[in-house]
Amino acid sequence: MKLFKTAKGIFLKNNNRNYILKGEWNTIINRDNLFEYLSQQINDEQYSDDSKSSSIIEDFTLAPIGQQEVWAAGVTYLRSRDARMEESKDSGGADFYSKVYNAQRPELFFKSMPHRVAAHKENVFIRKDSQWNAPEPELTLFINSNGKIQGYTIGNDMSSRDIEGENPLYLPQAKVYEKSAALGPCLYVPEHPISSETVIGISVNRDEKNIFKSEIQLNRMKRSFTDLTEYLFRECDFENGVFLMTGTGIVPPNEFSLKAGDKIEISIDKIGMLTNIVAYK
Ligand code: DO4
Ligand code: MG
Repeated sequence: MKLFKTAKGIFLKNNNRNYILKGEWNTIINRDNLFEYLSQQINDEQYSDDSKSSSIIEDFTLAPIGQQEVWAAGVTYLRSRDARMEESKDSGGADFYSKVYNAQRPELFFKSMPHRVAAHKENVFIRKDSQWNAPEPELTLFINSNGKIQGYTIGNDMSSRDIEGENPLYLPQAKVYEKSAALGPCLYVPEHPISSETVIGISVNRDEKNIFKSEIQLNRMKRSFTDLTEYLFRECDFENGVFLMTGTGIVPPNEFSLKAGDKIEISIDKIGMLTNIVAYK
């Protein structure tokens, strides 16, 4: 089942049928057994016209977030570790990435307030004081206030590689700025946890030509979702639940940097595709 937050209301898509849900986003999603709750709604709620609601979902999509914070995990795949070690080799910080890859405690960092998140089809920004910017396609968990994973969405953890590479202490500036996080297009709520064979794909087009394409399976991730969640909830409460980006397994080659106008498409099996255009603020 897929939940879409739109400027015209909240829609549930199931087996090619669309339903409009009553209620408020935070309350709808922050519950135990979200899948069961949504299944009940299909029986109880008014069935709305498919053709009309499909175009509303397409044209008025908002990011599937309410009052949740967005957090991110880092260096959860070998490729991320290696790319970070490479970009920080002159700073003397490279060791930290191999240490955190092997450590018991994961790297978790605060990524975004909801108002800084870009929705599907909105712009994501690159910083004017950075020359080396990359997208990071990441499966993103929605975890409810009881620490239970209830759904998934697609995340883009935009990163300024030169800023982080200069000094790992600059990580918040490399990662946290206006529209540096994108989420969408929907919240995917399956009956069972997402398969480890799920494929995450990314494609970047410039002037209608493809300049980067790659994909990776979730089973290449070093850490488990429950472990990341357990660390995140150790000393933090999330009244409305929280989104957690789970790290990137894809980092473009060193000579690649995003430019304004580039089109980033991130796809994850079963969830769909998140599309954003790169711009300056
Ligand atoms: O250590 C820096 C950030 C890592 C990250 O964002 C990732 O691995 O996805
Ligand atoms: Mg990341």
